Amino acid sequence: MASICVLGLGYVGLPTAALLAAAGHRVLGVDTDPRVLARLADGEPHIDEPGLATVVRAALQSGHLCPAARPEGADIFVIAVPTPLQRGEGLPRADLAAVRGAAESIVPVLRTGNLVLLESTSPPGTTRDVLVPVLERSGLRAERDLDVAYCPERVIPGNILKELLANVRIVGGLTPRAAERAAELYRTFVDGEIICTDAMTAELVKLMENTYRDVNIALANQLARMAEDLDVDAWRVIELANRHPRVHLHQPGPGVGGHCIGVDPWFLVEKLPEATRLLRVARELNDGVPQLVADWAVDLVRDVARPKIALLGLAYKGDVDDARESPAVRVRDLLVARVGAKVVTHDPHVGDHRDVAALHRCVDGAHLIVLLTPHTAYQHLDPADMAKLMARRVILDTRGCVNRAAWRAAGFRVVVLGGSPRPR
Ligand code: SAJ
Repeated sequence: MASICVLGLGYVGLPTAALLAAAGHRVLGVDTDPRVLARLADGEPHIDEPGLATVVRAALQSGHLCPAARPEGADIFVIAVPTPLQRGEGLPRADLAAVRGAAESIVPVLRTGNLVLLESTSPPGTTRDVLVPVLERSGLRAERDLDVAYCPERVIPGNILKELLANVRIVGGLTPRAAERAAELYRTFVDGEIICTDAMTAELVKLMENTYRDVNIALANQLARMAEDLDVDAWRVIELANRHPRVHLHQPGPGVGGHCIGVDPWFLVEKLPEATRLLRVARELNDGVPQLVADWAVDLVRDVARPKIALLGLAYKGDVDDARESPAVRVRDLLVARVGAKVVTHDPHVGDHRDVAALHRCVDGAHLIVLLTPHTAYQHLDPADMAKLMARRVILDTRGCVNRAAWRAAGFRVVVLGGSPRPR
């Protein structure tokens, strides 16, 4: 069993640290945010993720996981810090400050024979051109004295623990030896297959997975626009087309949220501006949907003097508590910016007003519901209950997830993104 220092205790680093500890390693979990450390000192994770609290509590109680503000010497270092998008003038770029910071923080404690793994999503070449030069400030040489590898996380929020154990893991070594050592470590807690490759290939694999999804979601959103113009139901088209053995159309929606799918394609555009035209078009298409939803909502209350619009859902996707980079938040902000409408939000997973009373307050007296996040709780809403509260019975379903017949039976006009003619 190894001594391991995990840098960054976020959505990926914390579950990874806890699972490494459960596998018997001695893990120092380092985070620069005192709030994260304070929660862990109380024995609790700061993240709401199924099953996480149990493994984190066990890891802390066993003494195998120790939270710390600073790294110490170890056999292995795992860097799992955020790589957000830097938006400014020109095209968005990866902000690698946290990767550099984490690497700098281990320079003083690096020793010959250490294995350093980068898990953060990064532009191609980051391991070799950004991480290694910082590590070499220790006086050690990457290929001779250290083993360095890029091992992307590939887990989906909402199912992180299961996917950390079960997913196929790609490990990209700067050298074959580094890849083999990384594989050896992941084998101690991953059940899925572990495949060795080089670092640049692993970086590109990670980015292409999310780009594949972004481009496919753009295609689904484009289909939704076509269907609205043709007065055809895109959701039915998808269902039927997906009966073809080689077709897997994605789902339209109010846009793409989260920290990965709307972000990662830019890491490729940044490096390869000429060879990424399709990626840019897909990004623009997906980024344009919140405006379309906001315009549609405004159109549906056009004839009301002081309309109230109830937005259901703030999280970026169903059954998660994460509202950062959420298209629902963008729709809210766009609607709030319009004068004259009262915009009220509810989310059973986000914020302080999660209960049924809050939902009722949100919908009470509303002229329109806009369903933005397909939380399970919303799929079980009783339309008859909602009908009693509302000033006018209209719902705009941007996720194609409500039972249209049931809502119609309760007296609602049901408008579905991709399934109803779009106003012009
Ligand atoms: N969405 C659609 N239509 C779809 C699928 C998703 O509009 O058909 C929207 C969602 O509502 C959400 C956004 O896209 O707003 C992204 O959600 P997601 O569930 O597709 O992905 P993330 O961001 O939660 O997690 C992704 C995953 N990548 C892939 O599935 C290829 C995950 O495995 C990665 O680990 C994660 O990004 C990451 O960290 O990179």
